[in-house]
Amino acid sequence: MKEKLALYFIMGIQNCPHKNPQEILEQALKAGITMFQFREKGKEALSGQEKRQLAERLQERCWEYSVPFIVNDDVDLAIAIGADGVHIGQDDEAMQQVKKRCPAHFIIGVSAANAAEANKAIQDGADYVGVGPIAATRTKIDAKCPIGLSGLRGIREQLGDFPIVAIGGINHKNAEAVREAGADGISFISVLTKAANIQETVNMLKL
Ligand code: 3NM
Repeated sequence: MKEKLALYFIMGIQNCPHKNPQEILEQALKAGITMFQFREKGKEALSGQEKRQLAERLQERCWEYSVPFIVNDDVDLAIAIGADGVHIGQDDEAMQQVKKRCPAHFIIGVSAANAAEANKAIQDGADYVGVGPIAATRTKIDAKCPIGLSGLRGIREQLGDFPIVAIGGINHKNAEAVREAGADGISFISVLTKAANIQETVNMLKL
């Protein structure tokens, strides 16, 4: 699990106002991302058939590169298209319900802002936790107050060896410090969707 979390790219149509999401994903895959989450959120997000069609196209691209395709929140869609897993937040469908509905091989990720939320997710059977926001972010309007590197370190101390991916405000400047503070991987949206050169940006995030 930990290797898959190393470079975890997240994107939805709302993150690509001037660019084609397929194009961005293709370049990110070529550059070496290790996991992808399809996250349609907000008023520009697609729904219904359009959402499903985009999900299927992006999933196909991921599979071409043997990169797991994870769906944010929408458990029905994830099951319908045979995705590799789902990522749910604290307010989403209760974990036990999700576990019951999803195939056994599904990767289930849960967002957590503190050690208590993370521990609950682990007890409920999560495969990894997404911890953040680490730093300020403009991408998620309702993001909580950043927990910083010290917050991440504290959560790592509480969770032992459990797989953690950090999220929120991560870029090539802080990526290394985030890993040093205990994250097995980093997840990111805007650093790639707004990048002038995706390959170079991924290379810098790898360091
Ligand atoms: N979840 P960027 S922060 C989707 O704290 C998301 O749970 C967060 O975008 C959380 O890499 C966030 O552009 C946005 O900062 C991450």
